Amino acid sequence: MLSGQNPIIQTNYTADPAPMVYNGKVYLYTTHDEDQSTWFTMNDWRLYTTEDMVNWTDHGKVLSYSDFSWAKKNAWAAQCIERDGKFYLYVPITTKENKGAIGVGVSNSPYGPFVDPLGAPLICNSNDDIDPTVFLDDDGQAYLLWGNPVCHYVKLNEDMISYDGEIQTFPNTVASFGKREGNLRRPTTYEEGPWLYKRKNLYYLLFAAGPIPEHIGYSTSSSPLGPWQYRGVLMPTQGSSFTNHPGIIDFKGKTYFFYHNGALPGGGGFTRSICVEEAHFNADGSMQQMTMTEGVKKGVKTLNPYVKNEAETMAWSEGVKSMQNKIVGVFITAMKNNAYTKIRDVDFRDKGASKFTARLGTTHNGNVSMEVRLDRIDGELLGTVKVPMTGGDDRWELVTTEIKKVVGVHDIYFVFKGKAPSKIMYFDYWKFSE
Ligand code: FUB
Repeated sequence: MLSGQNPIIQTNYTADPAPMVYNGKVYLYTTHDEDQSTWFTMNDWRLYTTEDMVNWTDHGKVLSYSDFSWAKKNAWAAQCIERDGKFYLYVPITTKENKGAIGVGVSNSPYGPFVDPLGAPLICNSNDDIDPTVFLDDDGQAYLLWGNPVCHYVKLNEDMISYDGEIQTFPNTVASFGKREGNLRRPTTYEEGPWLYKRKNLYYLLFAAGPIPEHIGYSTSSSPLGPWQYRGVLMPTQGSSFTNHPGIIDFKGKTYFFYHNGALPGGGGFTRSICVEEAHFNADGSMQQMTMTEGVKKGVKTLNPYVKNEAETMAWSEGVKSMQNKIVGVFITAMKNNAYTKIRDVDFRDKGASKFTARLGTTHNGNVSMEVRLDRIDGELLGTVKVPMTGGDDRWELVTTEIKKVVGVHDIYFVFKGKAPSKIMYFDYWKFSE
């Protein structure tokens, strides 16, 4: 059994983390490896959010390659940025002519919908055109960097959907990106997945580094456009995915580094999962090397159980898939008996709760239930919700159950019980009350 926080999303295979901080919340845009994928079978980009760094809410699919009229396939590593209240999601896609290209989706909300204002790629220069990273500097100049096997860049115009001048390329030198042994086409460790970040007036270029299987390397510069000085390995090769992809943010006084591996059951190079670690810097600006661990140990905020909470908000789960439909948006489905979700640091305060309400349903007659337990999967049983036979995930019921009184801060486990071989029940949202 896996435990701990990493991978932070267990209900789908996700890769290529693109975290963004906006209004006190982390928005994590991801790519999505289809279940049982044996190649990069990737059709859409998904969004997850957190305010506490331990409980993540699934917002489902926010954009698909098929939303771009010129696209053929491959919803690969993207990044989103906010400028003047608009959100720009830069996405690499293969065109109908089989060319690498970078498009941009624009929205008035971080949750989308994103639309393609250009009706054409923003960048379509060569087959290097994957993995955009976007960065808005303090002086108002925005930059787009991307590429495999070298890193290209442009200065974006203020409209964020056009650029100024010619496409440029960083010199792919050993001094900038470190020496790779025995590969003339790729003389440096730079491979793909650049991520531009600024801290204390020093610019950091994090990147997926070769040879395959990838590790994460980084370089620094006093300018966003280099020259870059190679600073070494940030995260060595680990995990059972041959790719990796960096993303880094500052949030509530800490710095968090996101990456992916193949750690989920059924996971591997084409069924990846996103993880996060706290990052630390030395006095000279260098970054302390990290390994893949269980992840964030302590959340930065508690969760309020007295408001509507989505079932797809969780710190951990097993045997649960996230799904979405037009009736309720994103919801979860328990795929087997004893599947569960865990919600961390739920603050019942001194007043306590003695009622629990949930919107749920099943297609199976009789004996489907959901247990509400405290602190462990086999912890104190607060109550058992009998799940009504609603007949489909387009039909739901709101059920209120008396529970044992609970006060203070606890982790909550929802444990799903039923004899059916799969899809034993579905669950949309929950709330406790006095
Ligand atoms: O996820 C598809 C591709 O694999 C990405 O664009 C690369 O960075 C690598 O992670």
